[in-house]
Amino acid sequence: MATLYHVPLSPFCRKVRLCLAEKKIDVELIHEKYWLKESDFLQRNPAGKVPVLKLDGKILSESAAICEYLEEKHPTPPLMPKAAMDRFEVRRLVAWFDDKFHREVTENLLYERVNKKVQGTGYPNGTNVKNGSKAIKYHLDYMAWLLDHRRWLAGDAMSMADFAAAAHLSSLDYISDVDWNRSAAVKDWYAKIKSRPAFRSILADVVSGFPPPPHYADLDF
Ligand SMILES: N[C@@H](CCC(=O)N[C@@H](CS)C(=O)NCC(=O)O)C(=O)O
Repeated sequence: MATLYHVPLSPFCRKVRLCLAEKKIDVELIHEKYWLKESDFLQRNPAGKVPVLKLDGKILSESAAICEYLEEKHPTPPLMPKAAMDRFEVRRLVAWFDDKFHREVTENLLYERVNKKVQGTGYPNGTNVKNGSKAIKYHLDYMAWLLDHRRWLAGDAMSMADFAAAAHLSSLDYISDVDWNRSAAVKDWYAKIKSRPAFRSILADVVSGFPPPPHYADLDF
């Protein structure tokens, strides 16, 4: 049994949870208040970040490295294509969401609205929220463009790139910050991924003080 130190709305933790669930690896979830920087936690990951995964007698950190390790140890069902160029495209898009989308959207919306309150670090900054609301439109349009050319974000098979994107969007959907009417292609893509058994635990998340909107767990949203 694996153990994941996580917070429910962290997109990096959600990406790892999705990879674990897709590969049917049982996991015990432990809520880690990483901002308290407790010494046990810092010993597990000196970088002071979640996710941290205990698996195979080792302590693993960095979500992309964790997901690639899971892929190598548990190649079925695959979340990476076989050809080198196709693998490149998956990695490019994982980085797109975990770097660019995270900085331009997730930090400005989720961290302003939820993390600041949960961690007691102040009130949402209106300019940041405005910037995040503007940036998400561009990202949804980019996803729509990709999905116009491919069945899944990185190609014709579902991959880690879809999980990276769905991890961010699901956290933002929890606070109703995704306009699903902007693109039918993106909405259909999210409906497909949301209905996978691997998504169940994420749809069951509840953060104290922030009840999810009714559409969040609805497969027919
Ligand atoms: N590159 C890391 C990023 C993880 C990350 O930034 N996690 C956030 C929570 S969503 C965190 O722990 N932040 C604490 C910090 O940056 O000190 C990964 O992919 O695992």
